[in-house]
Amino acid sequence: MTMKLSTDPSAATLLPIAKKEGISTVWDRHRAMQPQCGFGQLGVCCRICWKGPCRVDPFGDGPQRGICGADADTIVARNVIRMIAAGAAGHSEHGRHVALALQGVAEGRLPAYQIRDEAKLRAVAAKLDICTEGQDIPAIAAAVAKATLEDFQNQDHDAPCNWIEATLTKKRLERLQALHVLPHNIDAVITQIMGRTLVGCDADPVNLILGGIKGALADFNGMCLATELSDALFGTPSPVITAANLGVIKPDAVNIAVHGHNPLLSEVVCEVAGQMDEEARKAGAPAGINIVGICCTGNEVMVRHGIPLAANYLSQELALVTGAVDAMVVDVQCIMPSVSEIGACFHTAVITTMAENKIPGATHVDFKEETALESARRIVATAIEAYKRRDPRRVNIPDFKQTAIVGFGVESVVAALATLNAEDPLQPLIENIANGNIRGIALFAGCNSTQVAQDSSFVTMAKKLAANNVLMLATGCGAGSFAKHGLMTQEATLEYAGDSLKAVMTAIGTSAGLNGPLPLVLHMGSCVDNSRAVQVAVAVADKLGVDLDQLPLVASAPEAMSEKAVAIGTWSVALGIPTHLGTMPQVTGSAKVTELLTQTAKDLLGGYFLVELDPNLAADKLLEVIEERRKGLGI
Ligand code: CUV
Repeated sequence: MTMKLSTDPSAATLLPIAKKEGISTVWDRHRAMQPQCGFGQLGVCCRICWKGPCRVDPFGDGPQRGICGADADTIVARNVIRMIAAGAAGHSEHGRHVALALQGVAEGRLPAYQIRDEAKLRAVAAKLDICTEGQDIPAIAAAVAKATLEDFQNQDHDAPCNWIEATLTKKRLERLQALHVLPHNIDAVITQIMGRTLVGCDADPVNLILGGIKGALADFNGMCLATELSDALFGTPSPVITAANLGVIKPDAVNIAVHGHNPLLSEVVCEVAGQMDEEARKAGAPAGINIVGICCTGNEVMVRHGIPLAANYLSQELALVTGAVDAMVVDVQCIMPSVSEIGACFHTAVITTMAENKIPGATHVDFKEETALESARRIVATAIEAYKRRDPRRVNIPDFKQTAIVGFGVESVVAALATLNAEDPLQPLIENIANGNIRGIALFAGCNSTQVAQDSSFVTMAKKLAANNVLMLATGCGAGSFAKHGLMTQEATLEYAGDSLKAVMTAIGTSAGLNGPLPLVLHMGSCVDNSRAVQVAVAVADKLGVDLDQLPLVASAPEAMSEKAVAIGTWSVALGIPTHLGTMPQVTGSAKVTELLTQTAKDLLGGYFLVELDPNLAADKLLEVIEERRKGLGI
C-alpha cells in the first residue's frame, strides 16, 4: 500500500504520463530511497570531520560518543545550526543582491531597473531613520542601500543590524539583546556558526543553539531587507486576481516558467517578454508569450503583477511533463537538479542564470544586473526557438486551475482596513480580535515535502482553523498550495470561514471594493515575505502595548523541508511565536536539544516549536495555543 503522493489534481493526471514516458519524479526517488537513514532522521549522524562519519546509537547499546568525544546533544545541535546558517545564507545572499541593485540604480549604473515605488522607498528610509528632507530619489536610494549594506559589514558586536532594530517591538529587542542573540552583521553571524561547529570547537548544546538563534535572526534581517527593497524597486503588492495550477500553461503560447527565488531576473524577463510578444506570434504561437511562476520566484511576480502560478515545489517537474513549457528559467534555491534531465525528454530549454547555481545539462545564460536586458532577451529568444520544436502530440496540460486573489502586503491590508476606519486603520482588526470575531492569526509558511501528501496538511489545517474563525496569512509554497486548491477565493471564505470570521472578512472586503469578502487565506508573497506578516504582528503588538509573545498569533510549516524553513521556523520562535512543524525535525536524537526547542524556548523567548504530524491534531493544538494567548491578554 503506497501513501497518496499528492492531493493536487494535476499530479493525478500527469504522474501516469511520466510513468509511461519513463520519467522519474521526486516521488519515485522518494520511494527508491526507503528506508531512509534512521541516524540522519534523528540528527545523530556527524560528518563534520574525516575521522567520521560517526553516529550515536539511539538505543543506548552502541557508541554514545563520536570519535572526537562529541555526544548526541553536541552532534544534533551542531547539525541543526549548520542548517540554519545555510538557510540564512540563502536568504541573505538574495537580500544582498537586491541591496546592491538598489545601490546600482541610485548610481545610475543599471538601465534595466528603476525605483518603481518611490513612496515605499521613502517609507523604508523613514523606518531606517534616514533623513530625506531635500533629498532626491537617487540620493535616498543611495542612503537606504548604504544603511542596508552596513548590515553585512558592521564590525561592532554591540550594535545590532539596522533592519532588525527598525523592525521589532522594543520589548522584543530588549529580550533578544539580553540573550546576546541580536545579530550585528549577517555575514559574520553565519561565519561564526560555521566556525563554532568545526571539529573541536563549541560542544555546549545550549550555547550552540543560542548561536543558531542568532543566525536565524540574521536570516530574519536578510528577509526584511529583501522584501522591502524589492518593493521599492518593483512595486509593493496590492490585491490582484490571477490563477494557479498547471492549467495556467497555454497550449497556444510560448510558455516561460520562471522558477527560484530572486525577483531581479524574473522582473526583467516579464518586461522583455511583453516587448517580444510579436516575435512569438510570428513563430506560430497565436497567444504570444505566457509567463508562469514556480516556487517563490512565482510568488514574487504573482503578488506584484498577477502572473499566474503554475506549481509549488513538489510539482515543478510536472510542469515539464505537460510538454508545453518551452523554457524553464531558474535563478536560485528549490530547483530540483532533475529538471534539466526532464526538460531534455521534451523540447524544453532549462536555463540557469546564476554563476553560483548551475545544473549539468542545462543551458547557462549568465545574468548580471548590468546587462539584465540583454540576458532576458536571450532567454526569451531561446524560449521562442524551443517553441518551434514543441511536439503538440506530447502536450498534456491538465485542465486544472483555480482563481486566486493575491497580493496582500502590509500596505494593502492596512489600505483595506482604512476603508473602515481611515483615522486608525488597525482599530477594526484589533476590535475584532478583542471581541473574539477573529480568534487569532495563523501564518502558514514553508515548503512541500515528500514526507506528506502534497498540499494535504496545508489544506486540512486551513479548513479547520477557518471554521474556528482564525484569520490566515500565507507565503511560499504554503501560499502556492492554497492558491492551487481554491482557498484564495471569496467563495472559499463563504464556504469555510466560521460565521464571525466570515462577517469580518465580508465587511472589510466589501468596504475595500472587492464586492464581497476577502479571500479565505491572504497571500503575502514568497518566503522572504514572511517579514510582511511580522510587520502586521508588530503593528498590532505596538498598538496594544504588548510584545509579540502575548498575541494570539501562531505560525505553521506543515510540510517543511528546506534548511531555509529551519532558519525561518527558528526566528519565528525567537520572535515569540508558537511555531508548528508538520514534518519531523532532525533533532530528536538529542533529548536536550528537543527540550530546548520545544519547551525551554518558551521561557526564554515566549515562542517554541510544536511538532505534530497529524494536520487535524495540529490545528487543534494551534487553536488551544490561541485560546491560551487570548486568556493571557484577558480577552
Ligand atoms: Ni522560498 S523554501 S520549497 S520555494 S517554500 Fe517552497 Fe519557497 Fe520551501 Fe522552496
